[in-house]
Amino acid sequence: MQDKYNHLDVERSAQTHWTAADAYRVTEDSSKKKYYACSMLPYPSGKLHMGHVRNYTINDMLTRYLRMKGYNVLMPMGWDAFGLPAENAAMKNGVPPAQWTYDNIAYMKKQMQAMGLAIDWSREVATCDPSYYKWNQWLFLKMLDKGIAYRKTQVVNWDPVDQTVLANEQVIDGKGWRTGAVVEKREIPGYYLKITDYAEELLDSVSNKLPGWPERVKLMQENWIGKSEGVRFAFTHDIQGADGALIGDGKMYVFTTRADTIMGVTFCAVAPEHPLAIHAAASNPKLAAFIEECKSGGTTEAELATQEKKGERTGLSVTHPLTGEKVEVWVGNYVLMSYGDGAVMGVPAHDERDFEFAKKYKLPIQQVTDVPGKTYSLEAWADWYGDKQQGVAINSGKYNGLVFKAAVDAVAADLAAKGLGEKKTTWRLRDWGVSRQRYWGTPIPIIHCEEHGAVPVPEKDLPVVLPQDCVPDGSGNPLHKHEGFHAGVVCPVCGKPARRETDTMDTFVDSSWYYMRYCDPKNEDKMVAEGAAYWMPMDQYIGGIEHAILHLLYARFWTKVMRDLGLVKVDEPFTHLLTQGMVLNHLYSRRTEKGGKDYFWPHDVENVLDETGKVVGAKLK
Ligand code: ANZ
Repeated sequence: MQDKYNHLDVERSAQTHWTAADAYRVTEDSSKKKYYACSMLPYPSGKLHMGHVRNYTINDMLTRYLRMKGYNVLMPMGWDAFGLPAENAAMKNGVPPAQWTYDNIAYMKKQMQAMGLAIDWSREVATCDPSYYKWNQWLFLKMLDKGIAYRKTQVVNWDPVDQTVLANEQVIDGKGWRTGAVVEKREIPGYYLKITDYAEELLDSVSNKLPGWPERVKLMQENWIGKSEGVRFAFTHDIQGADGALIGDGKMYVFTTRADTIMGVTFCAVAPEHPLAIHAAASNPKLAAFIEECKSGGTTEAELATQEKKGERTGLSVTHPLTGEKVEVWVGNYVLMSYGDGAVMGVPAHDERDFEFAKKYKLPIQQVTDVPGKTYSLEAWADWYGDKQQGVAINSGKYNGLVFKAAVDAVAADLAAKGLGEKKTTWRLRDWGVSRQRYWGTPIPIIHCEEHGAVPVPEKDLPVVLPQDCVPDGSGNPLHKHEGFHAGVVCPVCGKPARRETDTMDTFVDSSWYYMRYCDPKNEDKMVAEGAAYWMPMDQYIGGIEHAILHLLYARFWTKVMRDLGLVKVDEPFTHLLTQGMVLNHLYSRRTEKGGKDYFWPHDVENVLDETGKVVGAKLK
């Protein structure tokens, strides 16, 4: 017994023993109770940070405890190795993303090994390895075959100077991070996965099949899927397009969750891309300029929700289906073309966005719901909003006195009787666009033929291997110019010379099923096999709260697709989920010329103090 704990000696001797005994390697053993405990796989950014250490320590403790209790415990590890940071590092340092990534993996693995974690390293997976991403491609082809994957145009951020597509995080204040040029929205073709086909099941299982998940994560999943029950109905009109035909057959449809407030409509608003907006803009330069302005700037829903509400008159009006009155149509930047019908009935007294809009443009505001015990006031708005369940219709003619649900039913019935509307369920969830115009990702296994269009790569030719020697310079996807990538490629249908698809897959694809690959990591013939049958579902998943929505939703979807293809038996991948908090570090940043940000570690900077000793800035050492 030593008096002093000498960690180097103790750790070294314990770890030498573990390595010699291969202590953490596990095999499928049906005589033992299995337990699968897994951490979200790290991005190989360079060095481990304290968030990683905390995450893996929880995993390690659980693994050791359950081993001692006699369980057969699997704790694997791998690398989420594709993605944009490797391309950015390549641009900065001139090294190929592959080299940067593999160097980082080697370094971080050493750090993990120094921690003495109880990891079964024989199952290590790196998502940038062809033996892994081959199966992304294989499943993608299966999805195409089943109609779960399909091709359509998508709106992207386009940098007109670099002639390249930008990721959302590369757009800063509406400008390209590298060029500073105003970013445009462009439509280009891409592949989508029909996650919306699974919306109902993804939602139902949140309440039925995830008892081991934190309530707040479940709520976030539900909100993201966003089932909305309401009424879809039409305002009629006689507006004709250039061809003389009525636009939309003379009906402007809207979706509303508050049909009970239909008598409070004081205007309508359509999305900038709506056919009525486009029609009106043809003879209205001011409106056309506004629509153009809406095209630059963010594309995400969060950006649209928080930006200042702005609009422009179209000069058109439509007819209220119940009162017969004329209602003015505006174009509003807060109306999304991709939700509902791309048009809303404006009820400023009871909808916060409409309220902000009406105040700004001095449009009438008409109260049509009364909440008992509350005084309606244009000042104490937040207080008032959100009480719809108790709302009683007022100033609404025959609907007066009806409570929310009854009022919705009565209005829906009247609209239905006129053949102008019906109850409808709308989902917030959109299909998952997986095409990325980037180099460092899984190549989408498609060949473009002049005659036959987009043709799937035959299964026997998988994987389509990503060249390792590209060094992106920011001016578009280097795969366009990589001769080796396209050399000798022929159309699988006619055998004539053709070109490979250069888009790669969203890296969320990689992380949607890696935890199943850990179960059969070396299987060359199958994506997953006996290992997954034994270990899945995972008993405990551990990771950061920042993945509470997208990663978990995509992983749940992917699992259900694999189940429907007969590859696994489970409905849900993760029985228990632990989301650890974020470990925060002090970081320093500097604005780049183009408006982007460069980050620096605390040990690389010196604080600048004022005469009282207060920190007023920092400079690079
Ligand atoms: C009138 C109204 C009155 C509304 C009221 C709400 C409150 P969720 O619950 O998220 O489904 N909406 C419909 N389509 C839209 C679009 N394309 N872009 C932006 N907003 C849109 O939201 C449904 C509500 O969002 C709908 O109900 C509509 O505003 C708006 F006191 O209609 B509501």
